[in-house]
Amino acid sequence: MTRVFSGIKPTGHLTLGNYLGAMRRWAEVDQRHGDAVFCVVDLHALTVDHDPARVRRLSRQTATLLLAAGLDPELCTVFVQSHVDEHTRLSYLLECVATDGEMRRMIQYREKAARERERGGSVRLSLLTYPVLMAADILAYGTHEVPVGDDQTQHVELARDIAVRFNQRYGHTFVVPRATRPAVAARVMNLQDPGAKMGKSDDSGPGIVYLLDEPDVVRKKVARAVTDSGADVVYDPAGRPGVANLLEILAACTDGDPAGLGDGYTSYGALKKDVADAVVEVLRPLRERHRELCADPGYVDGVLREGARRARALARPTVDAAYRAIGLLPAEAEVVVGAG
Ligand code: AQP
Repeated sequence: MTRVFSGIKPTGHLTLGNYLGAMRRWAEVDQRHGDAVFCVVDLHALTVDHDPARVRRLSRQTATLLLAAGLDPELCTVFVQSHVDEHTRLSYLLECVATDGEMRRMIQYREKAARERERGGSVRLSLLTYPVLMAADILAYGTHEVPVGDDQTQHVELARDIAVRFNQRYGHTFVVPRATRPAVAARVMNLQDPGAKMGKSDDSGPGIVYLLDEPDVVRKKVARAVTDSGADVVYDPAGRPGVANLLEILAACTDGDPAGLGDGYTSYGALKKDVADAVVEVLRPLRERHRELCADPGYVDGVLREGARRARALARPTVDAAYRAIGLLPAEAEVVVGAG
């Protein structure tokens, strides 16, 4: 069976980009057709300036929203990364396979490091190395497919390269994974700045639709979305990014085709109204389920506890095999049972 793994960082309130680019597919497709493992990757939230209490709060909220979006613990494994030591155990080994040049080429590192420096802050070493931790997240589970939005393509490519290199040097240990992306809305753009991704750790609130925004807030944000100078509604991502973004969102929410949908509109106002209605409808069940789950925090804790137990059992054999393959002396107990 296809092993699917993906994760989400508790760096902010989850956005429509997270939902359309990743979570919705996890719930509707991946957990039904694959052996799926989903993770709140909290260690990744420590790579930039962070408030400990906020990360804790957001980790719980993120897990709750994953369940509200339809992840079913009977069908898939849901857990928090820091509850499973195998991720950090494997990450160090992979740091011994990756190169510093590879890390410095990562677009997200270059952009975020430049931003931190502009603010006069220092850049944490973990910001440089976290793509290796992400490779460990993926490779520990023998993952075949990594369903992600467009922005994560480079990181999954790195995980592939590291897996291939490790296997060539030390013998076959890892499955070589591949990224899968949604057909539409693989990169939902900021409504106020259609040149930039709608990211949850960005400061620009009016351009970001959060999953827990009230319907009237969603409507206002969509109504104020920056459109382009022309008046006709055409799907042209390069020339008309604002309108193309709205058409992509509408297509994702209504299972339509962004180019075809454009033909049905003669004004930006009508398009925005339909986009707002479609987003509000798509988010309605998620918001309702989130409210129910918040009233039962013991349930979420139980799901995460059981998820971590299952995840440890899934990851341990692969990580132990990597320790042996790379040349580390097995612990005595393993020698006794003949593992070395
Ligand atoms: N705008 C987006 N459009 C489509 N997919 C998106 N994803 C994120 N934003 C969009 C996908 O959601 C999954 C989890 O995302 P993440 O937690 O890794 O990153 P983020 O939400 O983008 O959070 P940050 O903190 O703002 O991250 P940076 O600054 O690192 O981009 C992923 O599958 C992602 O592709």
